[in-house]
Amino acid sequence: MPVNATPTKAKQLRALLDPAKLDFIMEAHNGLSARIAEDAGFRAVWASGLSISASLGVRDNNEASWTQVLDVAEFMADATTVPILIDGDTGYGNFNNFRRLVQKLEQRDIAGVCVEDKIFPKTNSFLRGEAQPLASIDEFCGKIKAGKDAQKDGDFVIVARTEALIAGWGQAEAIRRAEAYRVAGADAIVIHSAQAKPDEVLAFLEVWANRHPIILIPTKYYTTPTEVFAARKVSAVIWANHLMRSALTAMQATAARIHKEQSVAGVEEVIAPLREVFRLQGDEELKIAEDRFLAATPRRSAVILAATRGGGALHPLTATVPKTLLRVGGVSLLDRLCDNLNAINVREIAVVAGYRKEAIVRTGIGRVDNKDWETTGEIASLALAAAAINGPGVIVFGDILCRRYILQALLEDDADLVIAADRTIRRDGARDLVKLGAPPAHAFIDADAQVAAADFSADHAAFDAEWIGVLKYSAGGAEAVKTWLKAAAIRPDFAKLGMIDLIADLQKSGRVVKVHVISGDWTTIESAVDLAGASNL
Ligand code: SPV
Ligand code: MG
Repeated sequence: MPVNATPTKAKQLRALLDPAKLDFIMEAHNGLSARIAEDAGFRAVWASGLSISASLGVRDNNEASWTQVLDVAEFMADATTVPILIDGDTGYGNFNNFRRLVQKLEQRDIAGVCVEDKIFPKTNSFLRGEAQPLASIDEFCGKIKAGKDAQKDGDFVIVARTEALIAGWGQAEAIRRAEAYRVAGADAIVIHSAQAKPDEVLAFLEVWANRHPIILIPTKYYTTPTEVFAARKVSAVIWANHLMRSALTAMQATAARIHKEQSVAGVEEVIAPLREVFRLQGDEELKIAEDRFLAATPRRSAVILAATRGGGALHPLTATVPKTLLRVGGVSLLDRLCDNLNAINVREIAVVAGYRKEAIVRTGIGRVDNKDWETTGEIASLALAAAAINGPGVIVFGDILCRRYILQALLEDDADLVIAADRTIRRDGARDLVKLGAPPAHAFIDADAQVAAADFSADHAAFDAEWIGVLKYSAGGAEAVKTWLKAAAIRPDFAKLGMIDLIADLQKSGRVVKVHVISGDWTTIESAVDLAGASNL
């Protein structure tokens, strides 16, 4: 082993058996309580049979199967860096069951097991203790030997526990058994007692005379100062069930109070805050690991231009709401757009509002207000949201309805500037026109298309497609857009500029504007007829 390597858990537990120093082993019954025990400073954890059964809602009578207990212990071992000494009860059967248990415990990094000389299925020592039969010494010694023989790691600890005092078999029998178990190979002995005074345990220790490590479980003789055990060179004391019992008291009080008050307000201040839960779960480590191993989800932004009321044809419908809040199929254009954007991982959405701006409320969006919406155009609105243009992202008109795949394809295109244009161009009402490039004319992606500026005078027949009102920008594209916006701000026609001017200008300045050529699957709302037709989408 390298000099500074942490000793194995089994080695750590073995070190605790040193009689020169009294150590304390804290009970736990699941991953959380085990971690709490380690956090408190304990250098080993007792996986108590009583506490694990109780927390599973069953009796300490081997009602939980050994593999169920093993699973709990595995969570405990995973949650801690200190060794776990598990309560192995009687070993769940004869020598054969016990040696298999030992192998499985080692596989799950449990550092040691305590096995007691009763008969499967056992009963807790504090319940009808005197009535409980003990295993024969020979049978139990065979079990210890089989366990020692099965363990792969020489440091794995097997503790033999005698119940002779509890069963009322007397001091001599207790010594006889402990000695036989020592000779059989046990690494330590638990001498258990159900008396409120330590007298019988101290009498045992007197005779025992430190011939082998001793572990005590002073659940009943708890008033004895631990110096008394230290003075007698006891190796370790197990606090066997106190986390389970304290959790039980706390849970009963909390449940009763919440039930009575029909509110959790009263308990909020007195229970652990969620951040403590997350800390104990080790969330901090996951955050670091995510930074290292998880492909970063791209931050995507969007600016939605939604300042207008819409033309006169829509006025009966937009008396109290902006155009973007018109509903299609019961959902507003804006909500549908935001839902679609959220679904494709666009999380930062700025909405430029103007007419009836106060009606635009949606959690998760940032609203930017254009108070001059009546006298200014799309670019004036966009300029107000310039800080929100961070690539990759999209600028979208708030009055369009389009299928999600169109937005997704644009966002997944790495080019700096990408638009979608519909080749099923509306010959009469088309707003923003595109002339597709040279053949292949039916390509779906066109990097040579010409975008016409808004003030074009050519007739519609000269154009092949209509821009749908979505511009995708990369990080570089975003910078180009923002630079253009800065320059445009001093133009005399600034207030009148539209998005198509921006796109055409960028193209004229030599930037490639890539076009996704689509056929339908979107619409813009200019009239009540458009609105009615939109529900077909
Ligand atoms: C346990 O914690 O399950 C024990 C200790 O075995 S005792 O309950 O004292 O028997
Ligand atoms: Mg037990």
